[in-house]
Amino acid sequence: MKQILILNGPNLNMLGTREPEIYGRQSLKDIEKLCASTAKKLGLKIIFRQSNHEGDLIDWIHDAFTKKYAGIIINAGAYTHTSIAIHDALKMIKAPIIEVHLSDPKKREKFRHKSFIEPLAAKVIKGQGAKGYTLAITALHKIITH
Ligand code: DHK
Repeated sequence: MKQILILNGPNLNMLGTREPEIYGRQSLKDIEKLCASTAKKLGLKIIFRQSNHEGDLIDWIHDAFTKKYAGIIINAGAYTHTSIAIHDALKMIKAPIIEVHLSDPKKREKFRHKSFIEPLAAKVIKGQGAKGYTLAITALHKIITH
C-alpha cells in the first residue's frame, strides 16, 4: 500500500479550541481520522504527524529519503510564511507535495501572504477547513496514479 506523509506545524495541535471562527471546531485528531478514512478508500496509508518545532518537521521531511512516501501533504502553520529551512528540505523531495491550509492565508494579514512552500507544491488547497485535507489526499492520489 502506498504511504503518504501528512505534516502539521505549530499550533495545529490546538485545533478545536484555537480561534474556531478561523480554523473550525474540529480537533487535529478529528482531521487525522478524516484523513485516514479518505486515504483508506483510495488505497493509501497515512503517516500523520504534528510538531511545534521546525527541526522535527525537517527531520520528518528527511525521512522521505529512507522511507518511501508517494507524496507529502503539509500544513506548516506559521512556518509556511517564514521557514527557508523547511523550503530547503522540501526542495530535495522528488515525490509530489501538496500545501494545505484550513484558512485562506492570502485573505488574511499581509504577513501570511508569502508562502515559502507554494513554489514547490504541485497544488495549494486553502480556505476549505478540515475538508481541505481530504481534498489534498484526493489531489495527491490523482497525481500519483497518473
Ligand atoms: C495555519 C496557521 O497556523 C497559520 O499560521 C497560517 C494556517 C494559516 C491554516 O490556515 O491552516 O497562517
